[in-house]
Amino acid sequence: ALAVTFFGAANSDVTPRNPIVAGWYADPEIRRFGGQYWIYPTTSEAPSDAPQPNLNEAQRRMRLAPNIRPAFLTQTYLDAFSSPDLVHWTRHSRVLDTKGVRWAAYAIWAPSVISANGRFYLFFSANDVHEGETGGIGVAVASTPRGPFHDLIGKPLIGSIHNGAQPIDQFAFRDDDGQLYLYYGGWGHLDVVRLSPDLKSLMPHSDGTTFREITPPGYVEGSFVVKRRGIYYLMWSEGGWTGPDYRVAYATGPTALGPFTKKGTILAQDNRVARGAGHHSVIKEPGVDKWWIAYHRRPLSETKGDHRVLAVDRLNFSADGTIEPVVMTKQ
Ligand code: FUB
Repeated sequence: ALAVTFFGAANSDVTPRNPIVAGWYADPEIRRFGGQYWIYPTTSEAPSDAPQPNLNEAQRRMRLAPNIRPAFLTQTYLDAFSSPDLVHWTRHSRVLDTKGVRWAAYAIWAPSVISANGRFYLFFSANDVHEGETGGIGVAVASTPRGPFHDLIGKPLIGSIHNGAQPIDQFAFRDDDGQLYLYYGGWGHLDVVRLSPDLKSLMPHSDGTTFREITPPGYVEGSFVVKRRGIYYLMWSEGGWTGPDYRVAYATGPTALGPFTKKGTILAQDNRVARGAGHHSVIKEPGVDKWWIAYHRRPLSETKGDHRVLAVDRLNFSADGTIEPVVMTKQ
């Protein structure tokens, strides 16, 4: 049931309707900006009746024939969604498009958005880069959370591989002292870097290193961090992203950089609801200790890897600070 929203506080008495929006989307990052919830996902597969992007540049870079069009080549833009209550969502089309990022051609993945300096910064990965190729993690900026976001520095912020971490799945986090961190990494490695105050460059950690590896056991990709009652919760995806066993695990630690101690799994497939549940994010309702998890999952009827939908469910902390397993719901 939905009741009234007032003074910018979301109503606690809501039941999200999963999937929350129509269409194939993945890797949702949930935020609150200006009294609204915002979700920034990967466009997992565009609708068949959507305007087809020009894939010439992507096919040239991937050395693919014109008739070869894997879905990741068509991931050339990002939509966003806003909601006052986690139930009713408004689509904002193409908040970022490769047309506005000279070096990016395909595989725009896993946006992470943070407000700073009176503006909104969207971190994204592009081109599914391997060593020696152009691509990696970029940053774009806009004056509103609905964009349009424009490339900030004209090149990737992280354009090569450090500590074995694939430069994807970035997450921007502001610590209590104001320091901004970017967690990122696929291929089973998690790095964390410090961002400069203008978000245009990286700054060394106190030990002089720039790329610090903090990979927890079982880590695959898709990290996220929240702080609650003095404890930092590091969460991530495990398993294979196209498989049913994709899941979310977490660890806790005393600082944003750890050391982190693994605690367990909080989100996994439910054969009555969906499979492949992972790449999540977390948000707290304003004014109350009530938390929600946004994630993608594959409907039981779907086997194709990119057929992922967005869901929001409750995330509950026990009295001892551990996180209870998420109960997936559907409409
Ligand atoms: O959506 C593309 C990729 O799939 C993401 O980067 C991974 O986290 C996985 O969800």
